Amino acid sequence: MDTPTNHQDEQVSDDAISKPSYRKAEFLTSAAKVSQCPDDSGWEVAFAGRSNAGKSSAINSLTQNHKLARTSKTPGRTQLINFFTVGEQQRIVDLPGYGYAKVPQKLKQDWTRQMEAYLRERQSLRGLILLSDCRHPLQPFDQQMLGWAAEAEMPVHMLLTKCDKLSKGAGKQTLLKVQGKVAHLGDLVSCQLFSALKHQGHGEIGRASCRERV
Ligand SMILES: Nc1nc2c(ncn2[C@@H]2O[C@H](COP(=O)(O)OP(=O)(O)OP(=O)(O)O)[C@@H](O)[C@H]2O)c(=O)[nH]1
Ligand SMILES: [Mg+2]
Repeated sequence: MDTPTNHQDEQVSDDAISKPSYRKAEFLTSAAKVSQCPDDSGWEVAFAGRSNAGKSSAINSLTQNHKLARTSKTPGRTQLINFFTVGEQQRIVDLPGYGYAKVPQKLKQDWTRQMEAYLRERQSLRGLILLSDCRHPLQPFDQQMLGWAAEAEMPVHMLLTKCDKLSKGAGKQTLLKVQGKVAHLGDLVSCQLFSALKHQGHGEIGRASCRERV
């Protein structure tokens, strides 16, 4: 992935930003390419992660609207960059998933290019929520995103998803292990367990919102 430009250049003043209201989320628009994205003003937080990691489900759980983002058992469901408003000049973004083998090569290359362009060029992007299945966290794609975020000094809050699939003890162990592996990135990266199925982890993501605007 190319090195991005610094997104902090045109900071929206803190006064202009209130806490996002996930429950008021509304679909805004979909974009197949960066040129189709909505006006690049205000701020937005993007949900990124491998295909099937649970990005769309997490958005639906957080917004308490199970019809907002399309979810599917079949990986590769989200093929467009989907924007949702969560307040005045505030958006959350559902990105297409990485790493789904069955998508034709040409399409995969197009998505990758558009996603990289989005991450590199989008001035209003203020933070990433990086979702990773807690049963196999920190896959190469996740590492790549973390490396990119570190270079861009972009805050990342990791959701270790589907934690309902692990026992409490195993979940805790996974969290500690992942925290240890990202510790070298300092305050830029935080992690938590999350379950869209059980709506578990909303409180923590709210606290991350205050700290990192995610
Ligand atoms: N058990 C469990 N299953 C989940 C959870 N979150 C998502 N899933 C399931 O995982 C599958 C993929 O979920 P999606 O939310 O569509 O995943 P995605 O990351 O948006 O996938 P793409 O759009 O393909 O990138 C679906 O079958 C969901 O029901 C969870 O917290 N627990
Ligand atoms: Mg999706």
